[in-house]
Amino acid sequence: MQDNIVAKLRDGFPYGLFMSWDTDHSGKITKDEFERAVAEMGLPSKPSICHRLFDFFDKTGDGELDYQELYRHLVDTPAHKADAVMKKINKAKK
Ligand SMILES: [Ca+2]
Repeated sequence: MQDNIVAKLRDGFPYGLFMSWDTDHSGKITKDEFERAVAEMGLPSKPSICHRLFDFFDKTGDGELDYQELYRHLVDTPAHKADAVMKKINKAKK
């Protein structure tokens, strides 16, 4: 069973963390940066899960996440909703 990445990312999400994820300092997180961030936090995840999670967060569909976008999903997501999100992400697996 996969750890709940959504809940764990949410638990430690100050702005400084976002900045550290944004390795090219573009002010936005790309899929690659996101994937690296998840790995750096020591969270077990397949690239496919990361991609789906990223696409889920990326409501505007521009391939990048800004701080507001991420914050809304991570910090404003109650624990029970984080579970629902992970369930959905895992279920989408093919
Ligand atoms: Ca960036």
